[in-house]
Amino acid sequence: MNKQTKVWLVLSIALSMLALGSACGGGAGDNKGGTPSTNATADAGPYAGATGTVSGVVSFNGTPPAPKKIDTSADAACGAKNPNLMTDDTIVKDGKLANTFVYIKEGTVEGGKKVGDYSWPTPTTAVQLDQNGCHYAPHVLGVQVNQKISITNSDATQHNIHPTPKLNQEWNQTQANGAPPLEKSFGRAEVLIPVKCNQHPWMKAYIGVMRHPLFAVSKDDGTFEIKGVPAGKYTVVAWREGGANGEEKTMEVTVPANGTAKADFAFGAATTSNKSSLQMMPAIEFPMITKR
Ligand SMILES: [Cu+2]
Repeated sequence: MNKQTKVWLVLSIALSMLALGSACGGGAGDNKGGTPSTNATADAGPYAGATGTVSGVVSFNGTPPAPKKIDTSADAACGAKNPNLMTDDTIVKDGKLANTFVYIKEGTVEGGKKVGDYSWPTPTTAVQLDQNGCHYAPHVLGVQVNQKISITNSDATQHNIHPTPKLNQEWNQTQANGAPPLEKSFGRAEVLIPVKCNQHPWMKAYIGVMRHPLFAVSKDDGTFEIKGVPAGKYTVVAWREGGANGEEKTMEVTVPANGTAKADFAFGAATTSNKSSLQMMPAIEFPMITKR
């Protein structure tokens, strides 16, 4: 190979790298003219454009168990970052309960088809699960079947994420300080999968895996909202952790095409003794029935 050939070779390699670079840059910046990337209806499948809502408030009756301070002395890195780590199995504020997983379990869509008759596309966005201060955040989360869960370690210590499903494959994986996010998913619907950490026995999270996107988690003020629900009659379930498999309340609702069905749930001491009679009472409202 003579000198001239070498120069041309180097030049052409440099040129092709430049071309590649600009192509990639252009691709990343390209917004594809008006395609909204965060539009919920983009992944709504057969119910695309459905505008019904199920919303409500989850209450906790009686005195909730007081959060307890967690002894993190087994790992100095945990105490250094999070010296007052408390249990978070029952987060109640002004009588309202956070971290309740509320979902449409079954039901009949207007027109006669069952919710389970439809297949739903898998969202392309990942759901985040972070380990921060030797604590899982969020504590309760929902994903669709096969949707990616991106698990991150924000701590200066090592974690070992260990979901214990009944229907899906069990696994555990170590994630060192500074390791890249773990990308995981579950292939079968399951409500809910407990997640522990083999390094820190107090760490707990719960993942609800659903076939459809009709679920929500109650916020700190107890409220939740399931949007994009097609008109129909459904069984709505509110699940909260506790005991071996958690605690559930169910309610029948009728969702109007453009309106909201109210579904208020109550947990706590006062509701456990007469659970069945409470479950028989539907709380249905049609605040937005369309007049034609
Ligand atoms: Cu851990």
